[in-house]
Amino acid sequence: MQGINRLFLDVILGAFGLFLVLLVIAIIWINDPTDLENETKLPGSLSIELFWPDKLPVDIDMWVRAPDADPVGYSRKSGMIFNLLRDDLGTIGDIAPANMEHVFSRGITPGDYVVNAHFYRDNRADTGPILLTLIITLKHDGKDPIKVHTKTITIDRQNIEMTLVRFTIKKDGSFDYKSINQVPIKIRSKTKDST
Ligand SMILES: [Ca+2]
Repeated sequence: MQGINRLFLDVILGAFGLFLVLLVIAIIWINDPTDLENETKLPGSLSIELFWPDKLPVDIDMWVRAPDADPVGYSRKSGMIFNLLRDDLGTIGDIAPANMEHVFSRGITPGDYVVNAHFYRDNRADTGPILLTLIITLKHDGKDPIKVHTKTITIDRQNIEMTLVRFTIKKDGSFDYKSINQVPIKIRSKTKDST
């Protein structure tokens, strides 16, 4: 009987000890003020789509730079935050008439963003400006996606890289509409340390 009581006491003391360890870990975790500052990835995603007229033999490249990350585009499709789904070459190797490129993020990272377009190649007989359509959509987990920015803009000719939009995502993951601007910056083929 005494052995059973001793075993019971050991189990109780062991469980209590484990509870104390978990309690200490929880208190340290809750009170660490650096946690929120270090937490940059909020649930959800940012989607950026660039369209140009269907069936045109024109290759436009979208380049997107996330905060503290290297730009993502056709020659660097994967980044820390963004991925380019596909490099659309116009009509080359393309069974679909649509001309579009799509970049999406893993999580929503607060900070400053840049979206550029580069007119890579024009295979038309008659060259001329191309009308671009940009759509940016923000989606938080469990909520409906919101189109936070749309615009149409003309890119004049081959070899031009132009800034379509720059914007900021706030610390709470919301889109800062007041931050929208088009101050030119070239990001193509550059890293975060070289711009
Ligand atoms: Ca392209």
